[in-house]
Order: sequence, then structure tokens, then C-alpha cells
Amino acid sequence: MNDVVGKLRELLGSGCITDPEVADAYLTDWRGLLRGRATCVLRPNSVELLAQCVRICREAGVGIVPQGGNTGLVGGATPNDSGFQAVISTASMRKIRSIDPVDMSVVAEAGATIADLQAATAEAGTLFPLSFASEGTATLGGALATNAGGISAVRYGSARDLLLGMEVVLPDGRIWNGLRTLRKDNAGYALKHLFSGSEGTLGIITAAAMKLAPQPRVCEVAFCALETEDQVLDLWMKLRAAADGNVRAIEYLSGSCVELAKRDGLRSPVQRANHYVLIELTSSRRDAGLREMLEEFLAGALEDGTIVDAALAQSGEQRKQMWRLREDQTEVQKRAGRDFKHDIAVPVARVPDLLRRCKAGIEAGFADAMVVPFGHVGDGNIHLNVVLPAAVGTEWAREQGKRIGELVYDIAISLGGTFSAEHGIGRAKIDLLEKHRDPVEIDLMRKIKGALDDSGLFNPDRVFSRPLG
Ligand code: FAD
Ligand code: 2HG
Ligand code: ZN
Repeated sequence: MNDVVGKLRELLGSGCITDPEVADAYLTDWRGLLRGRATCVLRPNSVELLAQCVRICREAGVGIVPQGGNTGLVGGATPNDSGFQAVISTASMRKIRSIDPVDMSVVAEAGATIADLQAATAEAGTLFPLSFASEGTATLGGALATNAGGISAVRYGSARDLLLGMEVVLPDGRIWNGLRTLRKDNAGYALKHLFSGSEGTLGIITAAAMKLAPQPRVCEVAFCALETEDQVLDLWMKLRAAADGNVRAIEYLSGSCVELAKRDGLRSPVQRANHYVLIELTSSRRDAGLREMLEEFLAGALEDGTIVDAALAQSGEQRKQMWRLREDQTEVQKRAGRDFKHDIAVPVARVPDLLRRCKAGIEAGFADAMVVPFGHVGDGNIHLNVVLPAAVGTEWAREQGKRIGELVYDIAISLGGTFSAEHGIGRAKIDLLEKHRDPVEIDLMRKIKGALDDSGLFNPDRVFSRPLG
């Protein structure tokens, strides 16, 4: 092991980290649930150096854990505790190589953060459409590796939908340069789509070309209060018909989520209700009449009883306050107790059933559980989260959490949904993949994994449980 670390240190100098204090940040997941050990943490600053790191690790049989911003929520970027895995971080590869406002594309290195990309493309008069609460730290490579969704996927799609081209270091140490920005390119298999959503199991994404969109010039945000689950769906159907292409976000929050946020000092702009929906409309046309459109829409929704109250933001500050109620949920729930996450999706029409059945099932079976669902209702993607009191014992909480998970996932599947909508499988959902996905589908995935990573060194204990063979 000393030999391999020696080679890597010779290659990267201070970019090969072995000091436990410095390495620490790379060895724990964002939620603080997993803690691993690593042979070393590597921070190469070019694709060639990264490829050499892969070759050295491969020769020595050291596992490789790709890591971007380490904000993933399923444990995919944390090494296991064997000490035989090296973390390869893209933190020193964050250059934005080009922004082309004619082609409407951006080419950037994998370690560029989503916020860096948003800022740089905005300066060029365009929009990098991906957006989510961890965007200040999450990276382009991580977003592609997890096929991240977020709040504007309802309009622009998830990371994969924005992907034009990719550069990848393969498990055998070769570099594949597929960094094309073409809108149409049917020359053989669309290999880039294999790596998107592969969670670091097939190679390391080192750069990508992504689509841009026209920059919005006007933005309106409203916060609505509703009484029933059916009204949440009804509101989305009506909004889609009324505002169609202008909806940038439609986000759901249960009454319990807003109560939790209030306990943390945030204020709700509307009367207390069972459910809330945040709406954001944007347009690149200043004369799009969004405010009138939204005012008229909300007045109609109040009159026909779809909503019971609404507030339309009057300033940038008010927009921010409304968004904080939604964007702070992950942090608010983390502080509230032992939080159990269920990132699920169902066909949009089934969202009311999902909310009702999960709440009823959990409240009937788990006396101390607080059901705090929120999420991207326009995509049918609800974070059906549950918080248990912080004071309960770890073992008991784990057991309760497991049973709650079974209940939630079974309901989602019975409604035609999925147990992983946008966060991936990582280490947290391996058993669910095996339980719920067709064996033929899993067999195909394992064959692809075997074909690209024959030595099984890339993120070995993620997505699949058993080693290949
Ligand atoms: P990491 O956490 O470092 O890695 C995630 C996975 O990708 C790991 O399996 C890792 O091995 C792999 N990986 C990382 N970089 C590469 C690379 N260059 N090549 C190959 N594999 C790589 N997710 C959403 O989809 N929507 C949301 O709305 C959302 N909101 C969030 C809000 C908060 C507060 C937090 C903490 C997380 C949220 N997430 C969300 C989850 C997370 O931020 C995203 O999955 C994000 O895309 C991960 O990026 P990262 O750079 O942090 O990746
Ligand atoms: C979000 O939508 C993220 O904010 C995080 O996907 C979800 O905290 C969660 O469970
Ligand atoms: Zn989400």
C-alpha cells in the first residue's frame, strides 16, 4: 500500500492527501450517517493526471470512489471502511472551458459547481437550467453521475436531458473524449447516457458539454395554501393549462413541513393549512405579463376553491423568503430529529393517493413519527420524509425507519412508482434495486458494469451488492 501511495504522491504532490485531518471531510457523507477510510484522497488537476491515478490504482487493485461536492444523499461518494479505496475528488478540476451563446452550450470540467455554472452562463446572457438547494457545493460531474433533478426539472428536465457531450476516464485508464456540443448526433450508441446516472460505477466524468436556455428576464413567485391532496394536483393541472411554458417550478410542502420551518424561525406568508404549493413563473420576455397571468390564475383558484389563501411576492426579498421555506427543508428536517428520507416518484395523477396512503399508514403504525413530505410535484417526485424524535435510541430508530421505508416504498411501487426518483441508489438503496427491479434489467446493468469495469474497482459496493462474477 505504501508503494501505491508513494507513486501517487510522486505524481500529484500535495494533491495526494494522506493527512487524516485534511482527508476527514472526504470520508463522511453529507448526512453524517457514513464514515469511511481511504488509502488516500486524490485531487488531480487535469484529465491526464486523473487517468494516471486510475492506472496506478488499477495496477495495485485499489478501489476508486469518485467524489464531487460530496452532497449526495445515498452514500455513493463515501469510501467503505476497508481502507482499500482511494477517493478521487474533482475539486481541483473546475474550469469552465467555453460558453457559446449561439450554440447555447457550456463546456466545463466536472468539479465546477452548479452555482459556478449558473453565474458564468448568466454573465454570458444565458441560463444554466439545473437548480437545487445544494447547488453551491454540488458539482457538474456529481449532478451527471446521479442524474440530478431539482426544482426546475419540470421545465428543463434532469441533468441527463441537458447533456450534449462528455469526457470520461474509463476504469482501464483510457480517456474517452466525447465532448461534442451537437444537438443531433446519431452516430452509434449514445454512450454519454450510460455514464449519466451511473453513480461513479463505470468511470469518472471529467468534463461535460451541457445545453443552455434563454436567460429569464422576469420572475414571479407565489405561495398557496390548500386543504386537500386532490387540490394540490388540481392546482398543478390548472396552472399547466394557464401558464404552460412559463412554469419554472411547482413545489409541494405539507403543512407539517411549514410548521417545522416556522419552529426554525421562518415565516409563512399565508394562513395555516394542510398543504402548500410554491409556484415560480419565468420568461425571457419582459412583456410576458407574468404578474397579471399569476394574479388572474390565483384569483380564479381562490374563487373556485382550489386554494384557500395565496401570497404573491412583491419583491426579490419576499421571493427569497418564500423559497427558503422550501429550500431549507433538508436542513430543517436534519435538525428536527432522526430524519428518514424516501425519494420516490409516482405518475403525477397518483400523487394525492401517495400522500394520503403514506400519511395514514405511518400515523397508524408509528406513534412518534412526524410525516414531512415535500418535493417536485410537477414531476410526481415527492420526498416522503419522516422524522422520529432525536431522543429515541439508535437501534430502535433504525428498526422503525426500516419498517417505515418498507411501507412507503411498497405504496409507491403499488401506485406504479419508483423507490428512487432523483438521488440514485448509492449504498443506501442496493437492496431496493434488487427487490423491486426486473431481474432482466439488473442482469443488463451488471453486464454493462462488467464490460466497462472488468476489475470491479469503480465504486465497488455501490448500486450492486455482490461483486461481479
Ligand atoms: P457527490 O455527492 O460527490 O457524488 C454523488 C455520486 O456521484 C457518488 O456516487 C459519486 O461517486 C459520483 N460522482 C461524483 N462525481 C463524479 C464524477 N465526476 N464522475 C463519476 N461519478 C461521480 N439532488 C437532486 O437530484 N435534486 C435536488 O433537489 C437535490 N437537493 C439537494 C439538497 C440538499 C440540501 C442536499 C444536501 C442534496 C441535494 N441533492 C439533490 C442531492 C445531491 O446534491 C445531488 O445528487 C448532486 O448532484 C450531487 O453532486 P455532488 O457533486 O455533491 O456529488
Ligand atoms: C430537495 O428536493 C432534495 O430539496 C433533498 O432532493 C430532499 O432532503 C431531501 O429529502
Ligand atoms: Zn428533490
